[in-house]
Amino acid sequence: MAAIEAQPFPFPARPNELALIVIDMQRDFAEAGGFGESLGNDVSRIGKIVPDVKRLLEGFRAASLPVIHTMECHRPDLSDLPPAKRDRGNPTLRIGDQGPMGRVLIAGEAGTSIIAELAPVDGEIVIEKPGKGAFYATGLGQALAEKGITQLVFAGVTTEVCVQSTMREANDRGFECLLAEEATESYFPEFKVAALSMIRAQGAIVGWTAHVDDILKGISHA
Ligand code: TIU
Repeated sequence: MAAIEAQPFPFPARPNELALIVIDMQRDFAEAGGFGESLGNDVSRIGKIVPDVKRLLEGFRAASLPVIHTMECHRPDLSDLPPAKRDRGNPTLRIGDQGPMGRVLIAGEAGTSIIAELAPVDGEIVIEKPGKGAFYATGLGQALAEKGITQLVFAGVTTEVCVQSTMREANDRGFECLLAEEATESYFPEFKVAALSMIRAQGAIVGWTAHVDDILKGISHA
């Protein structure tokens, strides 16, 4: 695989060690009545990236490269929900409360599920995570080690919260991380711009960023 055109310089992709990780493309962050809206956000921004996330998913599937999906969610008994997380802010619906799409951010509920167009297919890894970062209190690190993955292409939401947290966790664990620019979104446009900048600053201190087309071009030779 040729290096993928990226910022701040080309991403040195290794086809046998590369996977796509799609962060938290769940109804709760994208649809009215979900967790994202309960925090006071305009959730319409999130749905707009679905076609680009889907293009990435289809490209990785066509290239037979591994795909991982994450879901931010908690156990029905809330035993993995610290009070500090449940009580934060002043949302109209707190995690675990009954909402129009079921209990908010609880495993197995309708609102917690991944948007239908982006649903995992057989053989793809799905990680349920109680934190913003996907390595904390999950089997992600072990799953990646078992597959020999050392490089991750990131998509999903939100750019500066769960995506950036997970990129930082991955970076500290020795993974090389590439964020797909059109396949990630924030509720705050200025935060997306800032997150992309801070990730690739200082010689890719957290990771690289690239356009979906350039990633697809790179992996098509895998
Ligand atoms: N997945 C994720 O980013 N969870 C959040 O709560 N994000 C917000 O921006 N609120």
